[in-house]
Amino acid sequence: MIVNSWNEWDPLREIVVGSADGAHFEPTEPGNRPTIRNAPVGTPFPTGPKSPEAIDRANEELAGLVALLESRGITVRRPDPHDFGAPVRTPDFEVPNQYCAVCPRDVMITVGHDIIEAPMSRRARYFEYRPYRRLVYEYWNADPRVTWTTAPKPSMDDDMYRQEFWDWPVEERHRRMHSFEFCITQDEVVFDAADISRFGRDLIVQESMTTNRTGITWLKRHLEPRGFRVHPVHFPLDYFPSHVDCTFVPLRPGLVLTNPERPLLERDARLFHDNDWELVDAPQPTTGNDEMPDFCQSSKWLSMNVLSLSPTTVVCEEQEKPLQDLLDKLDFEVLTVPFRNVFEYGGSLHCATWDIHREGVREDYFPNIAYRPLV
Ligand code: ABU
Repeated sequence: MIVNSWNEWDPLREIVVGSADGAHFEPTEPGNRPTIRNAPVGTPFPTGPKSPEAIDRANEELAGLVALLESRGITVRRPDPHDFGAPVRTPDFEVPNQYCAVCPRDVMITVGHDIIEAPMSRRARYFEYRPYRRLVYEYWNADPRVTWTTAPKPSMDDDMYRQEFWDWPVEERHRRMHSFEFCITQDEVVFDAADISRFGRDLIVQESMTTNRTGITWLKRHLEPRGFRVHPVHFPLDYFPSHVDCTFVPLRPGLVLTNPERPLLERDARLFHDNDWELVDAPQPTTGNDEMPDFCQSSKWLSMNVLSLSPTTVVCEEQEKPLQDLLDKLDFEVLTVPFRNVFEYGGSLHCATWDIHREGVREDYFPNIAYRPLV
């Protein structure tokens, strides 16, 4: 089967790598208030297209990743061109432009033989599935066992968002850290695919700024009848959670790379402890948050956004030597590529990819479990 991927670490055979072509600055909208790092408060975030130079720099690093993957015998596919400068207008909202196709992981996910398009959480990303549609059709036409699921699109109207979220001071965020209420309400199905991490029969899904409880319920009702178990997970000290792959990164059966500043809620951690998984903290990134690229909206923890080529081989950002040393000690073959010019497009190596085929089958890595299905 061409489409076959059950977890984040099995030997990789085919993958999609994003592209910075046509990228635009993300507009300010209810689900997103982008800011320039280290600029005085109130400095407006740029609008319109990214500069050709910034796009070339990112594309060069994406091409480096493609070359590395191909040198390991992995088939690499790319998104189609898309007019990210086109405004989006629906009956419920309007945005002046869209974003980019650098991070397919945010919108597309393969769960076994099922390709799922996430509903997404931000207006500027409403049509971000489109650069991948030709590929989806190709996979779907090639094999009748491939299924294709598009999650229901939320309205993204003003009521879907909790705008005051953006103005809460740190003390308020700390006070609310166990309520897991962020900038989206619970009324509609909302999730980004990058809040999901796959562990064979089990998937974890992070409640975040980009995924709500209704989205997780939708995932449970879709996946449980197909034999999966879906576990919501929470990281109470992450006040701006968005996408789980800079927080909790499985590397091989029994081993997860964890973020020392974002511990997993003890209640959720039981699943891993009861099944003898080892949680290993990543070292501090080599950059502080204030040293990340000016227009990058992600945290310094892009350092741990690694891409596994197999349970023994991991691709890591070239400058993250402390993490490379840790992975080496954990017996991984560590490959490196420069990737920092990609950061301002929202991700690093895991975010910028979407795996289509990894060898292997669905396995149960959590035999000691008390799971109550929804249905
Ligand atoms: N897109 C991943 C960003 C996660 C983070 O900023 O930590």
